[in-house]
Amino acid sequence: MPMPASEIRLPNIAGPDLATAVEKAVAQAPVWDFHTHLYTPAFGTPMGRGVDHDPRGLMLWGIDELLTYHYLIAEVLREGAGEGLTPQRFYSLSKTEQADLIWRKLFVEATPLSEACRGVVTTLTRLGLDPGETTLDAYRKWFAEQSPDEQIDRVLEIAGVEKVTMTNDLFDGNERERWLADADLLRADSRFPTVLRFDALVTDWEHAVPRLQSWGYEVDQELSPRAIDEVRRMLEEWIARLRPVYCAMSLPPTWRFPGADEGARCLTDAILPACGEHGLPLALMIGVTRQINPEAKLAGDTVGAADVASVAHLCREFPHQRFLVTMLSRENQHELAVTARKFANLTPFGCWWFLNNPSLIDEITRMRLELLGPTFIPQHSDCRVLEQLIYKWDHSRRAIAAVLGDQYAKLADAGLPITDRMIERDAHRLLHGNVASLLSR
Ligand code: FIX
Ligand code: ZN
Repeated sequence: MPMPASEIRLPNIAGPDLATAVEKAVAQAPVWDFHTHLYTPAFGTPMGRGVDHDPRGLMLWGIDELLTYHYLIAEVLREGAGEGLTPQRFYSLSKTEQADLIWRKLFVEATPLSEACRGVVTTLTRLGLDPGETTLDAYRKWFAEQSPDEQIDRVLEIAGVEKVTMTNDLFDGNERERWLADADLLRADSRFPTVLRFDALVTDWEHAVPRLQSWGYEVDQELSPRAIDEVRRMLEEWIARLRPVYCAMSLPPTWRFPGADEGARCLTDAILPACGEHGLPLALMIGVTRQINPEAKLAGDTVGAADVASVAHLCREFPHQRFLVTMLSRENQHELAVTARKFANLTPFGCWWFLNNPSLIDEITRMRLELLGPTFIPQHSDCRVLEQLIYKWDHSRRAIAAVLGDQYAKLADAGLPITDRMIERDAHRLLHGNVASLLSR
């Protein structure tokens, strides 16, 4: 009786058969992208034509948005500094002029060697375009022939992404207006789950107060018991409006828990009770120092080593709360993984932002796999422009497959036969299953 194909045991060696099987399984596993800044056309798009053109639209796609990604703005400011390019001068240009300048400086006059530059090359190639054009004319023509809905279908298909988790920021006035106008429309595409984001409640209570007051919530700088109730009321209203799969906030390297300030009390007395009542996980993205260079705008944020002991304290004090944590500093990664061994309600996720480079994805994923087995979320894309899904997942899949393949090879060397079924199960779990199970408990 021949063995079923799924049980065919691969040779118990770390040979090319094993690596090939892992690359194939990881390349084909569907992705649930845990954290992005992507939106559906319902949120409006500046690339729309005629009545669909919304200059304040939130859905970013196309070549001009790809090239004016803040990662590339940071890089062109370096490349152009010798010719007197300043942030002020760059931002005085139109979006089209900015994209033309970035293309010329980073892709034509220089070799696109950085990860963010290589990503654009990967994306153009996977879309069937020639990445070697000297101007953007041909790309602009092609993108102008696409519709946003068709482009979403095409990009999700190419990238192998099934779910694109959004970031829906309570304090973003543009987005807030759109939710108040038609929440049903904004929730309509099930491929784009919602996330309730509210950094300012914890990181900037002083400036959150007047905003909340203007929205009709009776809060105060002292965060009185009445104010706590009002924050709870607001969270209830927005959880009902968004129906989020989790709540989220980013935190600076200086964040500490426990703390005595209003932000710490807002977390313990309003946010965590609301998450608990609705069974919502809380995602913490820790270690970003905003606007170290304000002139650079969105490209002006940086990284700082944060306090992992604060994460441990939070997990210990709220043992029934699921915490999903990513930290921006390379220096925090080992301690975060060890802390996750101590608290089953803590799940590390992603190689965030300045860590989203193959060399660091390799290092961090290898360490997490050795310390945690398959009980973590190896990557999220953090995409801001639709087509970035193509390169961020292409590059990450390759890095993750290499790490996973090495681990299987070591297992095989240790005497365990490796099967296709094991590989497919683990690839699916790491790229989709862990997210799905953490968000559905
Ligand atoms: O706080 C965040 O969600 C960060 O990911 C963003 O602020 C950041 O600009 C980004 O997109 C990094 O990839
Ligand atoms: Zn983000």
